Order: sequence, then C-alpha cells, then structure tokens
Amino acid sequence: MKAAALFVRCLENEGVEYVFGIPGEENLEVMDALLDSSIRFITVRHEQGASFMADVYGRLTERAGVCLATLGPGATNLITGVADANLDHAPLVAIAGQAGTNRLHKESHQVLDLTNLFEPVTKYSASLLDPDIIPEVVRKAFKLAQSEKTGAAFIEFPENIASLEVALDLLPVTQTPDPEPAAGEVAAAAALISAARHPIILAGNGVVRAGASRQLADFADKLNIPVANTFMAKGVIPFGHRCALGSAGLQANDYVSCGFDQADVIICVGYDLVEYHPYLWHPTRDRTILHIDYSPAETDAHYPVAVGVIGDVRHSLDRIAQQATPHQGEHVRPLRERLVGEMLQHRDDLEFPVKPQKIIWDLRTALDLEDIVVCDVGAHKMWMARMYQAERPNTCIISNGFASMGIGLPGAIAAKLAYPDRTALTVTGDAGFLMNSQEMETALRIGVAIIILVWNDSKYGLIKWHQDRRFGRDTQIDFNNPDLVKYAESFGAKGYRVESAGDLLPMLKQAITDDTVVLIDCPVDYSENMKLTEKLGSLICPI
Ligand SMILES: Cc1ncc(C[n+]2csc(CCOP(=O)(O)OP(=O)(O)O)c2C)c(N)n1
Repeated sequence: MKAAALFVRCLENEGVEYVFGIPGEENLEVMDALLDSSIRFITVRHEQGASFMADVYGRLTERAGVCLATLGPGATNLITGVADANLDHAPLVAIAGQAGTNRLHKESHQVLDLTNLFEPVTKYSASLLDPDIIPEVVRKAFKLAQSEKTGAAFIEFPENIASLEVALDLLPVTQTPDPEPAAGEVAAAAALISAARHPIILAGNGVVRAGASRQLADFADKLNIPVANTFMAKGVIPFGHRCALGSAGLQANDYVSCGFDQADVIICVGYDLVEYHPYLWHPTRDRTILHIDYSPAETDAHYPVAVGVIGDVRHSLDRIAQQATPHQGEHVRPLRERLVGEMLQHRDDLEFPVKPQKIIWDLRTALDLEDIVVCDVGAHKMWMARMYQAERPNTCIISNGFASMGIGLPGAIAAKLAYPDRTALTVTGDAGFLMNSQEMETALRIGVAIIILVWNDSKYGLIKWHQDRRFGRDTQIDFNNPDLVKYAESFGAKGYRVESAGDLLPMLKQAITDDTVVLIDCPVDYSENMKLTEKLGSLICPI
C-alpha cells in the first residue's frame, strides 16, 4: 500500500472520526487516501478554523481532535489553534504536508522548517522522513497528545514519502492506567485538611480532564468545604451545589477572592497555573497549599506546595475524603448569596442596549443544562465566566490558557459535531466573530446547526475596559461592523437583531428550534464593565 494509505489507516486505528482542514498540493496523497476511509473530512475556510475545531473537539471528547493543512502558509495558519490547544491542555494532532525530502535542504517554494516551527507550541513535533516510521510517529503523537497533561502534537508529511510503497503495520492502541496516589501523601493531605480552620478548594481544568467531577462534589459535600473553580473548570461542581462558590479568575476583587483571603489551607485540585496566576489569589504567599493532580506542581513563588498528592485525581479525592475529618458550619455562604443576588438583580432588566447580566440570564433560561456554550475571548468571556451558571462540566468552554480570540464560532461547530443532540452556541464579541466568521459557510455546507450570539459594541470591549481602568481613557478600540444580520443572511444563515431587551429570550428560543445556523446580533451595554470594576474595587468582604 501507499504510505499515505497506511497513514490514514493509522488515524483510523486511533479512532479518528473527523479531520478538519484544507486540501493542498502537498497533501494530495493523504486527501486521496481519505476517500477510502471511514474518517469524515471537514473542509473549512481558513486553517485557523480547522485547528480551533480540533481544539474544542479534543476538549469535549478527550480524544485528540485532528486538523490538516498543506505546507508553508497552510501550516502557519494552523498555529494559533494548535498553540491554544497546547497551552489549554486540549488533545490535538495537527498534520501538515511538506515538500519532497529532495528539496528541504535549500531555498524552495513554500518551504519552511515546520517541525521546528511547531516545536514550541506542541508536546511532540516530528517529520515522516521514512514510510516505515509512520505507525510509530502516529501512535506517539496520539499517545502524547492524549496523556496528561494533554496537549498538541504535530506531524509533517513530505509529499514524496506519502507516495512510497510500504507494508501495512498497525500498532496496538493502549492506555496506561493513571498512577495510584501514595498512601503517605493521602494521609498527610487528610491530616492537613482535618487541622485546617478555613479550607477552600480551587478546582481547575484537570478535574474535567480526569473525569473527577463527581468525586470533587462528593469530597466537598462530605468534608463541607467550599469550592471555587477556574474559568476552564466551570461546571466541575454544579453551580446549584451547596458548596459551589462560583468562578475565580476575574483578576480583581470578587466575592470568590474573599474566600481565598479568609482561607488558611487552599486545596488545589487539577489546577494548571496557566488558568489563573497564583499571585492573583495568593499574593501573601503565606497560606498552606495542598496540590492534588495527576502530575507534580509547576514551580512558582506564589505556589509553594506543602503536600502534593500525585496520581489518579478521582482516587486521591475519594481516599482523602475517607480519612479527613469533616468541617462544620457554612463559613463562606454569604459570598455565594451575594453572587446569586447579583445574578437575580437584572433578570427583568428592560434597559437597552442589553446589560451583560441580562443576556446571561436569558441564555441560561433558554438553554438546557447539557447544551454547550463556547465562549470567545473578550469582555463577554469575563461576564460569562463570572455569571453563567454551569451545572455540568464541559458545558461552558472557555479558553483561558492561550485565550485566543476567534475560537468561538469554529468551536461551536466542533461541539455540535461531537454532540449532535445538544444545542451548540457561541457567545462572541463582534471582533472575535469576524476573525473566523467565514466558518458560517462551513457549518451551513455540512449541515451543522449552531447559534452565534454576538455581543455587539463596535469595540474591542475588553481592551477598552483595561484602558479605562488603568488610564481613565481609551485609544484605538473602535471599529465599524457590517450589518451582521444581512451578513449572516448572505451566507444563507438566519439573522436576528435584538432591538429591545425583551427580544432576546424569544429569539434564543426561536434559534434553538430553527435548527440551522442562526446569528443573533445583540447590542450590549458595556458601561456595566466599569461599574463592576468600581463595585468590586470597593468591595468589603461579607465574611
Ligand atoms: C487573537 C487575539 N488577538 C488579540 C487578543 C487580545 N484581546 C483580548 S480581548 C480583545 C478584544 C475582543 O473584542 P470583542 O471580540 O469585540 O469582544 P468584547 O471584548 O467586545 O466582548 C483583544 C483584542 C487576543 N486575546 N487574541
């Protein structure tokens, strides 16, 4: 068989369902081989769309999402989504064509040193310089992408190698079980928690990856310890759980941060430092930190680990909970009550443009608990992270490691492909939407229904928020938008414009039943941003 056919068989062997990408001249062989495969190729309109789709598909399924591009410019266009997956610890395998090995040693049309280019944004970057190494390289790429901490891998496929003859050889796909936590560490952690006066849990995205949400909720419940989650761990404890405190990470005073101020022991579970700098929640460096994760902690002056419990997070939580003494009382309950009070405050707010809080209330009302929201990056993300009540893990996807604009729309397409029975919606700013809006055509062509909820302010809203906070004035944040409703309609999608605050909820409900690509253009009142900053700036902790 041809090497390209073997390569595709190796992808099938890994259970790949979709490859997101754009065909090119240097991947002709692979594209042709895919015709004889069960794998579905999703042709996109920009390689960045493909890498973001693979990124979000990986987050949601825990299997590597796969994206493919040609050499040179196709490959460079993949990079942002690949870097996003790697820093956010989403499993992804990126593939690029390459010129034949007989022209890699010299200046040559579209040739870049791709394995070196992808090295800093992946866990593994390799070239298929010999057809016999295909099974090993593919297996290694998937194994590393899908092992903790999960991330991105890159494979370059030179075109002359792809057409060579090779024998079929598939390696078994095996998964090594997670290591068991050491008994001594479990006992030390239990003793630390039992002796603590005001412990608090900080749950991170590693809890989602470990599938440890149930164990986390049981742990908190049994030991009566409040849980704050990072943006990327929304839903790891249901917001309705009595121990849930809400999301931490606004980089400002907030009710949640009062919980950290008051705590003597901070129990970090599946927490990656990339999600929320430790200096923001532990500026004093004087609290006792317990680290529970699959792997040892990153070194950071503000993250001095007193006890580290390393291994299967689910087992670590269960065993510590069995040995530790439960705490009494509901020390931080007022923090949660304040936050819920804020959420309720604007549910009937009819002012226009619509307040962020009201948009989020209506969104939560319209969507089922299993439906998936993919946030883009901007002020809307901050509001969503703080106020959207997620009751299940992986139902509010937020990129907060690399935090790249443009992930929302392609991410929603991937979410719908991964879970066709759920509604997939992106909450996006107008700027982030227009970075990858061309993927509306992809969604329509492949028949994937998604809802695009654009928070329209004709500005780089988050940057204005930062400038106003720091300097009291702003610069270079304004732009003009096309008519977004007409723009969506020109693709063949549906477009709705919110013209009063009362429009939004019925439009969301209509969009869900429309079952096609629907854009809702929602003018947003971002004067609420600085009001929130001022309110939280003068916050006196209620505990
Ligand atoms: C690719 C990329 N470019 C730039 C940034 C920096 N950045 C973060 S948010 C933001 C503004 C986003 O504007 P918009 O999409 O309209 O959302 P809004 O903040 O208005 O809600 C910018 C420029 C980024 N995170 N990613």
